[in-house]
Amino acid sequence: MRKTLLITLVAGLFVCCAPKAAEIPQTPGVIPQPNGIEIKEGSVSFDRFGRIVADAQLLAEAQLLQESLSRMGYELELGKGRGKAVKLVYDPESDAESYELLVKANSIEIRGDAPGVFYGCQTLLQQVYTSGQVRLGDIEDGPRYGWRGFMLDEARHFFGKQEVMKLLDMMAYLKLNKFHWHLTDAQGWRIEIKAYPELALTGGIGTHSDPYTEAQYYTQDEIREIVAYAAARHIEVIPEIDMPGHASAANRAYPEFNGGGSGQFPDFTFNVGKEGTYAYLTTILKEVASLFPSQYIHIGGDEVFYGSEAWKKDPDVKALMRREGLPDIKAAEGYFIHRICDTLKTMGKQMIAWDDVLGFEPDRAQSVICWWRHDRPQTLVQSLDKEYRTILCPRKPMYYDFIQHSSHSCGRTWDGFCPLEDVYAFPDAWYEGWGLEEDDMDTVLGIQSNLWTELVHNTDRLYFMIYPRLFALAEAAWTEAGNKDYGSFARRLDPYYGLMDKLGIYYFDAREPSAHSEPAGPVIIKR
Ligand code: TNX
Repeated sequence: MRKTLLITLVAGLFVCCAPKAAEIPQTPGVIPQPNGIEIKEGSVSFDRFGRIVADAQLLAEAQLLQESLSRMGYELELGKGRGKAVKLVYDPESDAESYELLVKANSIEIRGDAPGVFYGCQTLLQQVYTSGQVRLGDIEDGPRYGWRGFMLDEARHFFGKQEVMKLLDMMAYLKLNKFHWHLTDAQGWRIEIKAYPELALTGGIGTHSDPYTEAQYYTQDEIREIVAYAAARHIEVIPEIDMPGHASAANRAYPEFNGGGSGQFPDFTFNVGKEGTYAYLTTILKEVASLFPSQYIHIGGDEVFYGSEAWKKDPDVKALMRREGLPDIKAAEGYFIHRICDTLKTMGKQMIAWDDVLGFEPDRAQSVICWWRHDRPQTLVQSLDKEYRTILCPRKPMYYDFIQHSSHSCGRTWDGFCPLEDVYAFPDAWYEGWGLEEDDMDTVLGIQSNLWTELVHNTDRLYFMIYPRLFALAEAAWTEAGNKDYGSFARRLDPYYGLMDKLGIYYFDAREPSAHSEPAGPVIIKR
């Protein structure tokens, strides 16, 4: 285990050597832009530093820093001794996820709680990467939002452990801290469940482009490994097990819990009328709960109407509706959501769901809402009025399955698309259109971008849709509105195109859109 982890780390970020440019950028080459900088004239060359000295609570952070620096060609020793040191100082009193990076000619000190110190290390690494130097002065920095999320859909296409870890590396480097993992959908079930092995073995067969691809899924050991890898980088992993819709893959494996669907979406729902369905889903959620230490499980809850018409004719759903006095199938859906929310509570977990569940008024203390329907700002207003903790991830501009440039054609559009500038300007540029002000946002946990992968079938397309928008997301999520400046961001982004080149990441080049052409989308196989 230890060995695999090390190999992965070595293969991770910074397989490259740092450019030793003599010139220091005007602002340190840091993304996201820190929220408090007191820069002094001058800088210190990093190759003079020989060791890392860390408080006992920060040994893991120290080790990751050492490994990242080593990949850039700087070998520092861990522990006390002679020579200039980078000091990591544990300060539990410091604001959550915040840090101070104090750079003097003879010393570098990073102080904060454990996530804060980790982020201070990223700020240091980025300066070393972009210039080989560290600016003298004092950075006091902390995040605008506690939720800085990215969602990856591995149900439509599966990318596997190495790609997820590479993504986690980049998220950590950019101070993103929530990885929402969409693991189940109509096209595939991607997580091993011991009590119901066919979910992965049968439900894992197929992708959006080829329904016959052999089963692809994560074993529970792999899940644990990825969750630990993320946790070491201060990233929380939130699994999504989509229900009661988007369930066709599960229904292929265990048809006895199938609630039916409609023409275009066959077998789309779980059967919300059968008692057995609740026992089945409880067992599944229990296993999921034991794998992910997060206090949250995302249960989807979206777009159930694609399949729930079938419930009108289902004897079990009809019996449920009679028994519980539910007037229509929408009420049956609400019954299901409440029951699953209660089930999660017994496991000590809270529910996250897409904004489709809002009308059912789930328990506010137990629920978090992901607002995604950008064309329905009234849903956001409702979520905030009712004081739900809310994550902002509206399709526009936060969906990365939408194209990012007018010359692109493979991806969604909707009266426009999701360019880098719009991701960057989020959410501030949108308040007015929503009829809200920043003050109305008290229960907003933060922001998130989502990559749905119907049209993302290989790593070139994966990277192309994510990068460089992930950099803009990071700054939008971390940097206070008053400290954001797109021109400065674009300049600071420049050296990171080179980093992505070295990491083998096929990004969209926002500087020169024709430089990297858009990779073709999948050919849909029908056999
Ligand atoms: C809607 S966003 C979905 C996904 C699709 C996506 C494509 C949401 C909660 N559901 O199932 O992949 O649109 O943009």
